[in-house]
Amino acid sequence: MRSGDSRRSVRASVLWGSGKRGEGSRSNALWGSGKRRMVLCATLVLVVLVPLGAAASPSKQDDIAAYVTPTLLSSAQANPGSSFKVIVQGKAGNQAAKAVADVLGTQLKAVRSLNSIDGVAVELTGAQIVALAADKHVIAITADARVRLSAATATSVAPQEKWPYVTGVGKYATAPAATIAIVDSGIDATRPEFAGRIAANVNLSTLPNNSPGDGRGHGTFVAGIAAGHLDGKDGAAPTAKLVSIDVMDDQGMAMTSDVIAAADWILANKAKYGIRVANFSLHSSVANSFMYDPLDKAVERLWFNGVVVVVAAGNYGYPDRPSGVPFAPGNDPFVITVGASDTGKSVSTNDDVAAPWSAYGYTLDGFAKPDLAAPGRYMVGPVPVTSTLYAERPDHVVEPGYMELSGTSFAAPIVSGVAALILGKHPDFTPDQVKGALMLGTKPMPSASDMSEGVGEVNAGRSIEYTSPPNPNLALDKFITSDPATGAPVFDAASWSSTAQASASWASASWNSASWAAASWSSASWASASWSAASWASASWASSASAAASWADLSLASASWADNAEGESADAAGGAIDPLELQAVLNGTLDP
Ligand SMILES: [Ca+2]
Ligand SMILES: [Ca+2]
Repeated sequence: MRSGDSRRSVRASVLWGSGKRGEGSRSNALWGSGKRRMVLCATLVLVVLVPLGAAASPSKQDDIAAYVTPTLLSSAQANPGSSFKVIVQGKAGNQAAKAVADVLGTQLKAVRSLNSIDGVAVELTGAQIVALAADKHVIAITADARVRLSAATATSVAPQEKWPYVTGVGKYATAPAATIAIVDSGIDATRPEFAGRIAANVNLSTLPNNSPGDGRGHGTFVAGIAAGHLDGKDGAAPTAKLVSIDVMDDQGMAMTSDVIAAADWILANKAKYGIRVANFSLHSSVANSFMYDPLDKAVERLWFNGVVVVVAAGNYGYPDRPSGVPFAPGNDPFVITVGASDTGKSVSTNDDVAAPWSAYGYTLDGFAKPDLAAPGRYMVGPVPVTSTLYAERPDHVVEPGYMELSGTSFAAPIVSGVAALILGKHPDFTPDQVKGALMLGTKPMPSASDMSEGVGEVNAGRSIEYTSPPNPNLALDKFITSDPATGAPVFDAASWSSTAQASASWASASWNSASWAAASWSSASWASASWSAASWASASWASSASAAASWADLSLASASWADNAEGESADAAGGAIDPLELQAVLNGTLDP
């Protein structure tokens, strides 16, 4: 009987969220706001009343069950004997008190009435919560936000982020990882998630308005996704050391020359700090060919010298068609360009699609970008409370010092973290091999538009384990020569250009390796899509590069995204994992 009751309440909870994904958990997270609470209460009444009104038959009332915060429900089900402090809301006339008294019997204790919400605050066991959830006098049961569910063993009250499960990084929380350089707005080194792991902190910004630490807040968030380490808030590679290279002022702007100076600094100091991965969650504002853009040349130099370069695709995409990817450094064919996915409702990638603003399409030189995707929508990470980002968007603050943000900026550091883990296991891999392992291991995204997310979504479990990955840059590598003056490896653009003009199939050499057969995607299809002679020929890339500004790939309701019908509004728990799936993952019955 109890299992039937709990199943009903589970179904009700799932239905509850059907109006908008994550509605229940998000509302709970925003419970502290009086205004939000009024909205929620109105929603509660509306959603509960509609089925009652539609179904006049009294027998249908059995289908009406209380809303229970998903994480609370799963914890209660998993720990029937544990105590939970909750708030129970009843129907008008404080029917919650009667329902709670019925469940507790003679054990009625410590019940505090909350008349403004027709509810009570009470301590209940998991089993009592499950029973109460099926009581028709009860509208909602939520965790009492003043007290953390520390007694619960399986989960905490805070919504668990979905992306670590989607990408499989959770299994590698203690695995060795290479050092990651974060070229961004700086990293707040006082944050506990980076304790003892920031190997160097450099300011290379030449703009006047640049605070010490991280005045913008963007770089701290990026670093947190890449390699933060704090209970329940781990990034992709929590053992990795970080090098912060501040190129961005407090408004999130950088000069391209400062970003190039950062690449120079990495090249000069990579051995000293063991830097093997560099994350660039930014892009130039001037469309250009990679044959001429100085920022592309800078990141290529890193690549040719053993540093894996991971770049955000950009947030200037359209929801219904390709935008192209014309800006450096995401337009560089050697480096790893990352699109942002919306991970949908499930940890499975089957319902994952490109975030509607995630840029994709051909570069001006005809290369398909991004190469692969990672979760980048509704991410939660650390942001300094003194930063401009924190001050500008209080609606995105989910708890003090943490914000929910979206952007390809936050997809790229997941891939940087996985790259660092690959190098932690295979220190001898070249950047080409790391890119090969990342691309070979992606999981398919059947719901995503063609090319919108490259070959698929990054997956640590697959990519870290390959011992001999194929080389996705094989066709390009044929044009790497030695600089006659310095002997350093450089890309021979003129030779590549003439070869590509003579043979539209020049790129297919990269995808002929039998090793690609292990991929979940078709290397033959990607071979034909990965470079487009038509896109190259139509490009107007002949304009020369200028000393342009670069912008962070942060998606807020601003810039190009503001032109769209829908803004990227705050959704505090939009990236939370479904609690039932979380239980299945923790139980080992679901391996995403
Ligand atoms: Ca800065
Ligand atoms: Ca999914």
